[in-house]
Amino acid sequence: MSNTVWFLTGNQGKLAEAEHHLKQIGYSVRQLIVDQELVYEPQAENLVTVAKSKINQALNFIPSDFSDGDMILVEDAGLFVDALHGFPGVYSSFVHSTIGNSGMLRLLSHLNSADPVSSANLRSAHFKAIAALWKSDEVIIGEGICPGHISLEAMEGNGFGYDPIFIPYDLDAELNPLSPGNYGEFSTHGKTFGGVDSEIKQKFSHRTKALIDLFNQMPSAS
Ligand code: ITT
Repeated sequence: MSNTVWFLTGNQGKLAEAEHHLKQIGYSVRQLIVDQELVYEPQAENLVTVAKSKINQALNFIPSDFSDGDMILVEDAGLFVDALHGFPGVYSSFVHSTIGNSGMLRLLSHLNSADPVSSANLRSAHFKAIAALWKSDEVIIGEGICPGHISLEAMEGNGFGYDPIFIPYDLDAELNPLSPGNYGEFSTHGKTFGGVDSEIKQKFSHRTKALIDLFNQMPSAS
């Protein structure tokens, strides 16, 4: 049985995180490299529609060294800010490449309190990832959510995209998120994903959760 997963993505951060997780469960990941100009991201109202469209497009770019039984992975993620009614959501890519993290911080600058718990509640947000895996004409979908809040300022260093402005909620020992003000077994200690190393982000990550959900549905995993 093949254990090769071809990941259609132009985002090296997403590729590295998927590789990290899938290697641990016995899959090898190869990037399905396609000229990004040729990959169309539909402006759909939900991430599942976007992910399914990317799978259909990927099938037009099967590489010559693709073997029988190989799989194709796509994944679509977004940042959803409660005070902005879920914005940027499905517009996350566009918003990040236009106003960027500093623009997002400006949009939320009026939501601030001297009490850190109130601030976290006012600035609550979550990342959501939808991963879709194609295997022998079947498509399996996995979903992962990471709740937290938008920081008051950017903390650069590691990660990519919105990582410098996103602080995840602490997790209990079973990896369930806790509400603000509760200290859990796993914590970034108030740091954003940009301020912690990637091993720590993986514990909280929407991407890891979506991949776990997806690979749990694989027949061989049951
Ligand atoms: P693809 O080529 O795989 O489509 P993309 O960069 O367009 O890569 P998405 O549409 O999935 O990725 O992501 C939308 C935006 O959200 C984009 O700006 C990403 O950088 C950002 N993003 C996605 N996952 C993230 C994460 O784990 N941490 C921070 N930002 C993230």
